Amino acid sequence: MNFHVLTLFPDMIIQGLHTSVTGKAIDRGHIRLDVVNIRDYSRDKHKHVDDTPYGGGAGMVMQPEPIWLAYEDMTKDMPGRPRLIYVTPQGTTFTQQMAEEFSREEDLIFLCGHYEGVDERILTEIVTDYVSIGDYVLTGGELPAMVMIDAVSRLLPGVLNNEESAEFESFQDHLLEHPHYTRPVEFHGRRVPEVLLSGHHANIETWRRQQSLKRTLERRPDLLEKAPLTSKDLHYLKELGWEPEDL
Ligand code: 6GU
Repeated sequence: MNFHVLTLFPDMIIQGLHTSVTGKAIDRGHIRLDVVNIRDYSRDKHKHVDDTPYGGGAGMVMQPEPIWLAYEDMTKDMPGRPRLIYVTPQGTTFTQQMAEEFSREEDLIFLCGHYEGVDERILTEIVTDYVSIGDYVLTGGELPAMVMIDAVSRLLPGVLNNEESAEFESFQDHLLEHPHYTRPVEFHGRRVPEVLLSGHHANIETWRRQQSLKRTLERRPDLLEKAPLTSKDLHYLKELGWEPEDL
């Protein structure tokens, strides 16, 4: 899959994504990262890419032309019209389901805004999806673009190792993960739960499932509504005082 990013801060994207799992995925050719500096397409002698807003007001607005020229250059050899995501707090909130949908594209373009915004006319012309990563405001679209590229990348073949992928399959079920423990067996007076040391796999599985249900009930009760629950799960949740009508 090819990720393309239109940004005024290419180093932020390149450095961030050339790290850890996504960095390895790039090195191994599982994903491609094409980052373009919008400023390189300014025809202004001072390389300006923004100007004051018509109608007045604070801040600056990114001009349409440099973005258009960068977009045209980026897409010249692409078949058809690629999906272009404008990252903005005014978009639909990004979800795992959207990550899955994006992971089926061959090319994905992210447009990162800065300043007060981007001239509406270029957005109307090239944007296919307006996406936010949550209800808070950031200084620019670079971090949100990196968040989305990370979430999509880990769904692609080869990016995670087999063990990690298999682990992930079992957590597609809308529940939070159970707690994890490693050596030492005692830390600051706290022992690892005995069941995990027992070697009894069925008991361990039951314990983990119950921890997962308990944690979800405590931290994200809204998720239980969508989770596929067995009758054993429902029985356990009732013991914890859960009532489906609480939702
Ligand atoms: Cl996608 N962009 C910006 N600038 N701020 C945000 C956001 C995106 N999502 C949440 N806050």
